[in-house]
Amino acid sequence: MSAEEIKAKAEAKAKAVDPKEVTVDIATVEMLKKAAADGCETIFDRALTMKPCNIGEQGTCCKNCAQGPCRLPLTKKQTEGKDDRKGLCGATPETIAARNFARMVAAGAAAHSDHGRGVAEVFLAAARKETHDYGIKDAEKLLEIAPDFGVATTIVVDGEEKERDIYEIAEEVGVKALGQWGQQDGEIYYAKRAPEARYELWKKLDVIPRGIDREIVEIMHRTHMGVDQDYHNIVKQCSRAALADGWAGSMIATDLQDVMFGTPYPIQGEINLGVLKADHVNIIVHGHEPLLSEMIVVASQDPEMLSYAATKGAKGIVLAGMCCTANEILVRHGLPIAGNYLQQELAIVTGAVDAMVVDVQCIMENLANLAMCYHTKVITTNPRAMIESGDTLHIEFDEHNALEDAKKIVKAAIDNYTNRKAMPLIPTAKEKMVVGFSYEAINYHLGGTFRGSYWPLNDNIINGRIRGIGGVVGCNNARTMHDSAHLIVVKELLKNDVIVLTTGCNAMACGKAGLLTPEAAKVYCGPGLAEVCETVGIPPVLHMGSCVDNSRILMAATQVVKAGGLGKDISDLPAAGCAPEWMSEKAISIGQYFVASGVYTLFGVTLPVSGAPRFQKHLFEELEGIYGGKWDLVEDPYEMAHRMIAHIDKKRKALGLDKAKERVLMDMADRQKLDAA
Ligand code: MSK
Repeated sequence: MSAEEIKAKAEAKAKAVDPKEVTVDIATVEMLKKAAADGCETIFDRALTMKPCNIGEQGTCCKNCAQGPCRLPLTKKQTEGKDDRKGLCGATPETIAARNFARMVAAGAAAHSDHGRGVAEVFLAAARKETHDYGIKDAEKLLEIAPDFGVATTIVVDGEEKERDIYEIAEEVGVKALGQWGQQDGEIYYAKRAPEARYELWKKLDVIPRGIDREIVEIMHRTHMGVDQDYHNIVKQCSRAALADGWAGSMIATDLQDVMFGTPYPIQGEINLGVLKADHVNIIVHGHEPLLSEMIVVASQDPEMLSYAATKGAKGIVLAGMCCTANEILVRHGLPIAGNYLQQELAIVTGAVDAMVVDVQCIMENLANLAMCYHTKVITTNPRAMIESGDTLHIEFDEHNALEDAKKIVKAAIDNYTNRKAMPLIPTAKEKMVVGFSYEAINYHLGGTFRGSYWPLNDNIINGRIRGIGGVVGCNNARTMHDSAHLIVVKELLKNDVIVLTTGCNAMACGKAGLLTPEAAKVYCGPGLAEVCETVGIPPVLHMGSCVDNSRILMAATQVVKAGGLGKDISDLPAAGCAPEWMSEKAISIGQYFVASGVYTLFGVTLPVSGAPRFQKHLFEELEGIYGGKWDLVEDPYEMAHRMIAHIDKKRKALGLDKAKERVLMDMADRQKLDAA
């Protein structure tokens, strides 16, 4: 071997991924070893060789006009002396970082809300019976949400009050819901769902969204060269657009999906790559929109499709989910999850996936290249999301012909079963879990059918058995160890009697680690929380769905406020939220709507604000004085959990709950007394 070859080999080895250093998940370790043995590259390899840009990471690179990019890194010179950094137009680091941050909010809010718009369009088509494949599954939820849109559920005929036809109500709700995107003035309907004190604060601050699209477009205008040059004012518009996401685009998506496909209630499921089966056709649905996955569920269980699979020698069809689509089909059908964001390539590496069916968001372009190393067909389905790389198949999914299109997709997967190149290698790792805790399900579980209420939760927070509530959500990020920070934060919270609400890839990390079972309470929780979970029979980590379903967390927080005894606003609650491994722009929009809703919100890994100290101070400190919620960045997950706990304790103290109290039976008058305190 020549000296150059030895050097090249040493360099390659030095850059090779050590699976145990990049993930805590054993199935991922196994598949990373297989990928290396197969000579296939994954995101874990690319993260080793490509490092983030130092200036972009600080948020201070401006490329909003052709005189730049203007790069304004914060160096020792500015921190120790005068900070006179300016772009060509004079833009300060604060203006630049705030504009970049705002554009992330806009992109994130647009992604969630465009998903919501698609749902509203199909909902309206279903209400008008223009499509036969979708209908109304949860009429009760429709009747609950209709008044929020000002839609009457009854009608007076000949002096007698009668129930209106459910499809007539649905049509009116659909028209009004869809109108929220193009609305120019006034307020989004759901702003009034927030606790009264929060609604009044938003009104005073003039941040109630007028319409969804309008607020997103306005961010793009304000961040154009030479428009809004005051970071305070830019952040104010971030709040409007983010609230339009959380309390409109995402919340409408969640609600209408529930009406069409069913509101989630606790159900068992399984998770990790071990859910795939070597002798079955394996189809993975990956992305976000249940409009597609719900129909693939139906098609994959169709007797005609199962017989067709048998003709190819397969024993059946496994339909598993990936990323947030996985959460959608899991919480409604108990269908298995193959993995979270950083496992998407590794599912293909098993050699067992006959089709990876994708729609929108969180889909890595490299899936298409990787699929060429194996036999997997990557099937794109959405006209908004095509892949140029590799050899993908596009089968457009038309909601008016949904089931037929879904069958075409399933058939393409079955046809590919016989093209497998080698014996698949499927990890054995998989875990059982109990999921599907919509805020309605939590209500039912705590209070029962006849007395559904959040009061038992409040009662246990007041008596100190439960210290507080932690929302732990968000993605995986290849810049940090896969699932590690998620699990450290959650376990630390549980140990300290903090009940956890989860969505997205965090929910999946928790599932893989066995935290989504009622039995986990005894193993991981402090004595108070363990006692409550064991008595009620719930897991200590409540899986609430996908990332649009963070709106369910907003509603759960609102229900807690309304149940009484814990203050008048979300910002009074002993609660905090975090995204320990975030990566997508949607996370920034989610973070901003939680902050503007009054929640202390911590992000891990990085935040592109460090190059603009005054802007960072505004997000990390000053916003608390305005909204009662603020941003924070903490890389160490133990520290993150303990800052959340310290905040929870601060709120307990403000409510006079800093000492554990004996359980007392309270009536409404007692609760009102607490609220007035
Ligand atoms: S966003 S939570 S990477 S799926 Fe739903 Fe994507 Fe996971 Fe973030």
